[in-house]
Amino acid sequence: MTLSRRLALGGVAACAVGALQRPARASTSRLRLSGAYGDALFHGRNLRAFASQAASLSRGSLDIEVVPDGRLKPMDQVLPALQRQELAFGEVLMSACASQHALLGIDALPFIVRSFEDAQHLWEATREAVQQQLGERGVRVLYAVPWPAQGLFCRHPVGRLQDLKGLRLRVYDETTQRLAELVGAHAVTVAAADLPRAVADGRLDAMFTSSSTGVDCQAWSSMSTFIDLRAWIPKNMVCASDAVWRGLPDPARAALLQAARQAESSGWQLARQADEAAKQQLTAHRMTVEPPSAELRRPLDLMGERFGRETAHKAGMDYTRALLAYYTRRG
Ligand code: PCA
Repeated sequence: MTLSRRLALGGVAACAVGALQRPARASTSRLRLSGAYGDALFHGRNLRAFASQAASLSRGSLDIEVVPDGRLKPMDQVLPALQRQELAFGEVLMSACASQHALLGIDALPFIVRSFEDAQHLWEATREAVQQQLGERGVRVLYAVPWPAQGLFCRHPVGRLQDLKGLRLRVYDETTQRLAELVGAHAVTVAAADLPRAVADGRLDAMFTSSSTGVDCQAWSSMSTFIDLRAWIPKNMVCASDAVWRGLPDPARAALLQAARQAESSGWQLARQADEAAKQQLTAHRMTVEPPSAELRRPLDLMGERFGRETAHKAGMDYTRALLAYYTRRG
C-alpha cells in the first residue's frame, strides 16, 4: 500500500518517515484532513475551499480530502495523531487542546477579547509561541479562523450571575468548565455535534457558544434568549503533521502555504458574516438577542481577571509573555 493511501485511510500503523522523504515526484498525494465540525458551517466550507485551493495551486499534485465532524479523529486525538504521522492534516478548537498544551488555553481566556479586531491582535501576539510549542511536538500550524464571539443561550432570562446557580450549563472546554464551577452551575459536557439533540430534548438550561452554533443546533427549540456577552472569540486551528510536511516537494509546500494564507483571510471574513446572519436568524425564530445587563457584566469582568491569574500560574512564561504582547498590541 502506498504511503499516501495509508495516510488517506488514517491507518493507525505509523507510516515510515523515510518513505515521505524521497525526492519529489510528480504524482498526486492524496491526504486526509480531519475536520472537527459539521460540513454546513462556515468553518467546513472554508476547509473545503482550502483543500481545493491547495489542489489548484499545486496543479493537482495535492489532493486533500476533508472528513468532517471528527469522524476521522476525535478532536482531542488530532494533535497527537499529527505528531505520530497517523494523520496528514487536522482541525482543532485551540482551547479544547489546552490540557495538552496549556498555552492554547489563552484562546478562550474570558472577558479580555471583545471584538474580531481584539481577536486578531491576540492571534498576532500568540501565533509565534503557538507555532514554536507545537513545532516541538511535530505539528505545523497552517492557519487559524475564529468563531463568532461566545455568548450565553438560556431558557429563561439571566440578569444576574446568581441566576446561573444550579442550572444545567453546557460546557465544551476547560474555560467553560471552570466558569460553570465558579457560578455554581451543573456542568454538562456536550460536543457541538450532539447539541441539536441535547437542546431539543431539553437537557440544558443554558449554554455557552456562538450565535452560529446556536443556529446550527436550533437553540430556539428550547431556549428563549441569547445574551451577547462577547465573552471570548475562540479559534479553530488547521495544522499539518510536520513529518508529512517535510516529505512534500517544495512546490506542494508553497501551494499549501498560499492556500493557508487565503483560508485564514477568507475565514475571518466569513466569521463576521456568519455572526451577523446568525443573529438575524435567531431573531427571526423569535429569540431575544440582547447585551448583558450591567449587573451580569460586572462580576463576569472580575472573573476574567481571575482567569488570567489562574491560567498564567498554570501555563507559565510563554503564556504570560503572549498575554502581555496582546495588551501591548491592543493598546
Ligand atoms: N462553537 C463550538 C466551539 C465554539 C463555538 O462557537 C461549540 O460550541 O462547541
